Amino acid sequence: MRKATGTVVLGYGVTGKSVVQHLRAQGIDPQVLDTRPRPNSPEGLGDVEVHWRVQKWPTELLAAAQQVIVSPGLPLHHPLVQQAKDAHIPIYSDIDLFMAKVGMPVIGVTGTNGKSTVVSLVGHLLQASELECVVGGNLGVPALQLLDTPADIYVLELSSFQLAHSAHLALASAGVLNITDDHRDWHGDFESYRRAKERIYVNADYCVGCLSTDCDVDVTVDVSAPGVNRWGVAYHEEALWLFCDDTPLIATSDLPLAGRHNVENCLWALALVEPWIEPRHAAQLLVGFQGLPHRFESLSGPTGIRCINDSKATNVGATLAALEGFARDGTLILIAGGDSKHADLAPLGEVMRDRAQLLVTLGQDAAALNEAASASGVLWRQVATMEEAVSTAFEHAKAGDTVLLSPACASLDMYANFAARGDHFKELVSQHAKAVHVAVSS
Ligand code: UMA
Ligand code: ADP
Repeated sequence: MRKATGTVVLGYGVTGKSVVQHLRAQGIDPQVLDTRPRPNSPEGLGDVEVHWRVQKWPTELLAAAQQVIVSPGLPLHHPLVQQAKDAHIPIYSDIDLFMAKVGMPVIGVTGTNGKSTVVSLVGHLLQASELECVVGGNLGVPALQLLDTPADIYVLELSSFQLAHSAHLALASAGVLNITDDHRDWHGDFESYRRAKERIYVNADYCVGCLSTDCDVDVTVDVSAPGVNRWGVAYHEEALWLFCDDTPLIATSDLPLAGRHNVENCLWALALVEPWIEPRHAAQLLVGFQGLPHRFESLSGPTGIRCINDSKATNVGATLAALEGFARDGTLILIAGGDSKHADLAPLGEVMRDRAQLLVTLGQDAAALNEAASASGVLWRQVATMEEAVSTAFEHAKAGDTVLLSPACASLDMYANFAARGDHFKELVSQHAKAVHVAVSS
């Protein structure tokens, strides 16, 4: 295949690889630039020649380039992206290529928190109603790879990075679940982050929004009584139920996931699939959903102590949601810390004061968490490792208490990713549970 210098792919990670494969299938062999050093293991590189460690466009490539497909990890302000912009070369994302090719309805979900849970719920509902559907995007399987599987509907988790780079979205159903502080390192400021997320509504057929949105949406979702919002939560037969307008759909106690934020996530999933599944029927289909690991995941801890792995809480909003689901009786020990991504951790102080009897901190930004805790009179202990964090938590916990890992920070200062952090926590909880079991039985 002849190298076509007209198309250039920036970044050769999971997305870049899927883009190259897609373009090659159409007879285009693009040039590929990546700022990172060549990986030691040649696995996955195939016969693709990548220009590694590129910090600046080679002059002849820039002169010949006609379109650039950029990976989500490279921000708009990155010199490689900026140079292409300055040279007026059209910039697209893998999502643009996907939308141009797919030819079937696509449901898109973004938001600071809850994306993976909601797209998985949406996928579950569609499959349970016997529609062929595939789910991917930021969730893990890159969008273009989903095209290998024929389906009636595609469901994409879309990050603010992907949305900021996308030019041609026309989703069949689209939602921004919530927007709270995150990814300042990529977007520069909160306003740019918010604008990127709201691009999901551009040319969408059916727009679902949160109550506080300024965007022009078709329906809104909120965990309050339906009224202004179409989808909500209200009392029915002396229990809390999900509602669509004035129709009660399902009692919150029958939902498959714990936590107040998951009540909201279930409402979102029902609202997003409404063009395809009748609400009362969809509500019944929710019941069989199995939650995702590392998102408010219940574990069996040492006798009488409830343990929750919420390692995917990589920002303040997610940890606030976890804490707000607990009663105000202070029987909670929170383990938190890691890389805060320059976020303001202070909003955690007040909620921790009401809900947590102890905060155990670790990782790069532990000191900022300690400060937030001290400012609100919350007791804290800083430790160096997850082993110490779990031991400290169990030293203080008694039967009936909860030990919650909800870090409010990214994991990358100590782990490969949030899943590795969550798995380590789970392993340590399981070791403590076994040790207690042995001590009790002997
Ligand atoms: N990078 C460089 N130089 C390059 C290209 C990338 O340094 O030339 C760095 C990026 O800054 C980033 C890392 O390499 O730190 C990966 O970037 P990438 O664009 O190559 O990412 P992919 O491997 O293609 O994975 C991306 C998403 N990652 C990011 O947006 C950072 C994955 O989401 C997603 O699953 C995958 O595409 C398939 O769609 C991960 C993620 O962390 C889970 N997403 C963020 C989040 O959820 O908060 C947005
Ligand atoms: P995302 O894909 O947006 O990161 P996940 O479903 O993986 O979302 O959840 C990430 C974190 O956010 C988890 O800690 C989870 O408990 C929390 N979370 C899930 N839904 C919500 C919500 N609606 N509001 C706030 N936090 C949430």
